[in-house]
Amino acid sequence: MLYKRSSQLFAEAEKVIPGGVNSPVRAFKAVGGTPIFVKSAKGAYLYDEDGNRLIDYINSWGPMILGHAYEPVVQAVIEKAKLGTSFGMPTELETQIAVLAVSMVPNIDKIRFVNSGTEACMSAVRLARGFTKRDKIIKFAGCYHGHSDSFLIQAGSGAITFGSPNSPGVTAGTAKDTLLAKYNDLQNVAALIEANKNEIAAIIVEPVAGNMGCIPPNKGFLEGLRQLCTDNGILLIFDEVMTGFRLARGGVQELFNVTADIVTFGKVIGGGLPVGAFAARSAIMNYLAPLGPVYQAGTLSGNPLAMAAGLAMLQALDTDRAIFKRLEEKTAYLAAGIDKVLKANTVAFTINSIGSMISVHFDAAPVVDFQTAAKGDNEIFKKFFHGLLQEGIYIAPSAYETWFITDALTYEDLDFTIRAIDKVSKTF
Ligand code: KE4
Repeated sequence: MLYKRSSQLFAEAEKVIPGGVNSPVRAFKAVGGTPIFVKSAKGAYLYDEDGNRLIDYINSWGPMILGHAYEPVVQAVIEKAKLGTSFGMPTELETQIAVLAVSMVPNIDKIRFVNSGTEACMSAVRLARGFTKRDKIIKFAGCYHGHSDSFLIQAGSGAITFGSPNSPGVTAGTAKDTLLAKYNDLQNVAALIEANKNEIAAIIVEPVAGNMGCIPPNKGFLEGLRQLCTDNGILLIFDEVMTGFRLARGGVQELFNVTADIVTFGKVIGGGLPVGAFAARSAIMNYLAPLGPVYQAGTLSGNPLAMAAGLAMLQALDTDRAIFKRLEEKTAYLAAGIDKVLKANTVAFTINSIGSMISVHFDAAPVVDFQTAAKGDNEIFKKFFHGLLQEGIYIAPSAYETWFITDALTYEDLDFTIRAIDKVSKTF
């Protein structure tokens, strides 16, 4: 596969955009080489500027659960655009998608739409601090909740990929209110709570982690967090930006039957357009301006095009109840195929997967937190990434990311991928 045109475009982009990209992970820094510039996409396939067709396992980092250019979403956006693109005034459409989202997700009465997952998580933390009148939060090493200052304290994926977990620009004043815990380690969380009695407003967690590869919660971990929060007057925030409307119709709360106090969303909820959201029971959400004292706002929040895309996406997921089972079966089939060929080629690896999220780690030990995820052999990962790229398969350009399975993938695509992994892993 040649990438001449992408290389030219990257050189031009670097002159006017820092690092040539608008989000760091796209720059291929963790795997080397120059990023692929995409011309178009349809279903399970990307078409790059050099005319290569790539099977896409990233799907814009999650949104394209039904495949690229999903017709109902495309049509909804086209029709809505003809009626105006933004008003800064309420529209019926926002109520329609809010009613549908609230009907799909357990334990929420109200939802506020914003423009990104970062904004959703940042606002959820401010709301939790306002509601509890406490300052501190607990997050988990290796989890990523966007680039708001409070989260860039040994953050996940992006920052770890750059090997600089504590980002410059985050003040000591901010950092002191963020406590770091170990994922899947309830004792560690309990000790932090004990040492900061009555000072912790919220625990924010990726209930299934996706920013250190895919790491499902150990049995009892989420239930334990729920109990610790209930016992200590702490709000439990499930960051479902990745898992919401992906792992189940009602997300991880439904999948594991654990109640969060606030849930954040992104990615799938926008159908590929810029949408984030956060939701909770009325007693908490009514603390938000203009009803309550916690301020949060946004010019393009509830934008009609984004809402039209999100509504079409959620309607598709709400009506096709077999979708999540199909995604789970395709992911399990892929995982079994990869396991078989990597074992046959005597590679040291671990595969983590749940629902339609999967990651391959090049270390034989179980990957259950950031420390064990960091043990993966990145030199092998680089060969894996570029080898697959040459075979026409696009996986995440970082070992700290999750693959996202789309319903547009056929079993022929999955078999093609498994054969390519067999071929590439013989070169390790
Ligand atoms: P955005 O601000 O990028 O929309 O969402 C931030 C966010 C919040 N919470 C979770 C669990 C997330 O995974 C994300 C963003 N995910 C990354 C992928 N690891 C987006 C890719 C990127 O940074 O370009």
